Amino acid sequence: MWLTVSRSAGYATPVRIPPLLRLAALIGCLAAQPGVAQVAVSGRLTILDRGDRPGQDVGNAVLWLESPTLPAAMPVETRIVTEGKQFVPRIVVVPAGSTVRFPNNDPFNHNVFSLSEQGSFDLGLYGRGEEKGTVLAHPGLVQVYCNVHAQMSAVILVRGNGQWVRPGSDGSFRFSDVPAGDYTLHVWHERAQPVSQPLRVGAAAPAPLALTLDARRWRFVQHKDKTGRAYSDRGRRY
Ligand SMILES: [Cu+2]
Repeated sequence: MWLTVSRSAGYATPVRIPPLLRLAALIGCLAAQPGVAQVAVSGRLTILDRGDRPGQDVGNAVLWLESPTLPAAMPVETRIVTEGKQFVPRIVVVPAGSTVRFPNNDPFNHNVFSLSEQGSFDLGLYGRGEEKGTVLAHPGLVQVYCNVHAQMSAVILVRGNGQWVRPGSDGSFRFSDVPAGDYTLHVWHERAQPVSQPLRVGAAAPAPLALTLDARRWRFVQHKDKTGRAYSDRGRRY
């Protein structure tokens, strides 16, 4: 049941980072951790749904190791497409300072917005073939919606220092190169209460972790539009 998951699977693709900047970042990373052994931290996450059944979408979870001693990841530029009245992909993780663009592939207008404290924005109405974006400067959770279509939602997790992974479809995860040290391990899934716990990593790889997130009390709540009104109160159908 244990699978190795690439930490880059399903994530933002770095583009247009100048070679000199990449070299400077690499030197910075190496200088920050001279001679520190790196080990793998792996385990398995279970989402507990109503009736104590395991959630089938555990692969939508995100786990990250936080420590002020870990170097910050370089900002990237990534895209979330609006297509078929959905955001694709729906869950994205990017380093702080990254640019997220929203190309519209639908033959009608969307209005992408967020009211999240860490990264509020309103891209306005725009149509097929157009693309607008925003820079997310601060670590946190950014809920993204469309002011036209109530069913559209995405989540962007903006991370500061640290490493992150997403589990495979069976919940298995693996951080491949973790320097020895003290960390906080955060586990997030959109239906569950997030969990954070201390994690000490020594010179040898720790025993696989068994983690559970409780989603048994989750229920769907329709978000409001960008003015705080219910979509259903706006006098027209979408
Ligand atoms: Cu829309």
